[in-house]
Amino acid sequence: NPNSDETIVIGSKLFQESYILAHMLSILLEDNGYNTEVEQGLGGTFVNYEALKQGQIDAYVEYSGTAYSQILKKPSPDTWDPQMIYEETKKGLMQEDNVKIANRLGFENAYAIAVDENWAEEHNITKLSQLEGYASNMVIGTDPEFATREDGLPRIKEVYGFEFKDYKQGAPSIMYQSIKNDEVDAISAYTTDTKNEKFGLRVLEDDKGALPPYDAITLMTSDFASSHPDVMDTLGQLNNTIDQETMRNLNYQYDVENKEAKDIARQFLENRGLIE
Ligand code: PBE
Repeated sequence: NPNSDETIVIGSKLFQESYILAHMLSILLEDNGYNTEVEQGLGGTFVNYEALKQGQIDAYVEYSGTAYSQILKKPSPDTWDPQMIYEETKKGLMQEDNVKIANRLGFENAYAIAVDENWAEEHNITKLSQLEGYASNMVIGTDPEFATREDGLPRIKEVYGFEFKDYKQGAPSIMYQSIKNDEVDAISAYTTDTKNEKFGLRVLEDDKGALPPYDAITLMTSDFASSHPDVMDTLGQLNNTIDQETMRNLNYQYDVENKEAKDIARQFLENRGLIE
């Protein structure tokens, strides 16, 4: 039963999806009698992960491939299997850091290289390998992590053998703004972001399979999980409730319809009958 003195703190990363999901966890828990607080836009992967381990936050939504490559630094296999990466991540997080997966939401938000649709059409480019010969003249806009992450530009160089002329880092929304304004030639797009279509981008196929699968998972320390089995049960209700189209639609409501993350999350939970 909920302890009335306690506040469950939920962290989030620096983009709309992470805000929406943090509020979703929060509202669902509040509906079940808990006090919660959302740290909207707390920081990137390591800021959230460290805050979790140190007990400054109690949960946040991570992605399997990010945990696998960036947090656990596990080697890239020849081919990526989402279920295998999920299982390895689950095992690794527990072994390394006593961190547990509270739920797996049901969608993937992958990194993908996107370029201007008209440019791609003109040059007949649909796959990442086809950027060879162009990349050395292109500037890529990235989020604050992709340029240096294990599963980012270094991995693309290793697998495809090419490098971009330069990169410009910025918050995810700035990254999208910069390709819209023609300040960069490509970006490290997020596959659940409908600005890919809105801004006329073409998301290129990772035809050599450089990058991992990125299933959305909620992390929690095992200490917190074992002292709060009821919280685990409640968050378990979100297992497999969000497919990729649904997540894209929730992000669209934020980016295009200018709704608040909190309202989007509440509406979703109501529609699914998960809260009153
Ligand atoms: N991703 C793609 C990144 C941001 C978008 C989900 C792999 C991450 O947060 O790790």
